[in-house]
Amino acid sequence: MASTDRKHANVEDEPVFPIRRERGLAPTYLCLFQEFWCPDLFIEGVKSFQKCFEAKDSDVVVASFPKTGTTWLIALTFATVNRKHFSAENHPLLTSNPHTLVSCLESKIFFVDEIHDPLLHLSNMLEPRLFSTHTPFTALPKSLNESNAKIIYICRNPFDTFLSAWIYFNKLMLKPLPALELEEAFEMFCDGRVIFGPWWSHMLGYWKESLARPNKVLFLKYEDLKENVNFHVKSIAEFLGCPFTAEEESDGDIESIMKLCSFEKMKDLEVNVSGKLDKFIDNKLFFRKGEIGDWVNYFSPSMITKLSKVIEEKLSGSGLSFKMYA
Ligand code: PAP
Repeated sequence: MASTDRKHANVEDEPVFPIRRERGLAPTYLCLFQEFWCPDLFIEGVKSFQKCFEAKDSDVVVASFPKTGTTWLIALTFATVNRKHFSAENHPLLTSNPHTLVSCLESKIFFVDEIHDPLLHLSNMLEPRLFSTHTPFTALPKSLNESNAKIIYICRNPFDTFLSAWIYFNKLMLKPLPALELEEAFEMFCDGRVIFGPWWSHMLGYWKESLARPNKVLFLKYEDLKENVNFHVKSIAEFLGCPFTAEEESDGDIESIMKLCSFEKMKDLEVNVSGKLDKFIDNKLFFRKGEIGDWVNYFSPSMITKLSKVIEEKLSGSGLSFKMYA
């Protein structure tokens, strides 16, 4: 299984085709690639990201394990970084899904198709460039690691992460894969056989780097963000070198960003009610409940015992822990 001390990706070393292709908690087959479970659809995208991405010192990358708060963090980061450019009444987040404004490196920008040229896309972007990624820390391109680009990572308690993933991926399942039963999906999650998993390696990779290089990686948890969004929006701005001025604070600029990006606001926007991402994913699927602890409505006592054990086994001693309830 994936180790967190593997050094950064060297695409040339990889076998021509990955060794294992299996069913996991994902809407496509998963391949064990560079020690993580990569969706088969995105392997070429990950390779191309690793090989061709030239980071700029001003780049900002929002990294996450899937279903842990990516959409929310992308929105908050976009609104914070671009706060001088847009007014609250005329903001792009009112008419575009956050994933349209901040593209995913492996599944969008470097996704291998005949339609777009990733390098042209990148060269046309204004700075600071904002991206998202689900790629594990150890598989990020060297250029990202070695530049002064900043990474903001979010994760979430594994109970809610699992539940959110199970519900979401069953709605996106690509034919001919059938939907996964709760128990079957749960076993896969506990084994780490989940999209971009194992989840513990993913979280620990970024966690350790955030401890070693706090100016490089800002590590956030969904539960902490829920508890105090104001504090975290401020820390995001400070981390990115664009702290809120006293005047901005007294003008209520942080509160405006929090409101604009809140679950309640985003969920009801027309674009998120009826729009689609890349003509394929209904935007409404990114906004389900947005709560901590919904897992209690789905987990049996044996599931609670099992996942608690996995968490203890995989994370103990790391200093990483989670709040499971609101
Ligand atoms: P992704 O990996 O597909 O981008 P991601 O955004 O990381 O998904 O996670 C989706 C979860 O964040 C959903 O959780 P749930 O299934 O438990 O409800 C979604 O509801 C929640 N979410 C999306 N936007 C927000 C928001 N603005 N505030 C709080 N939670 C949010």
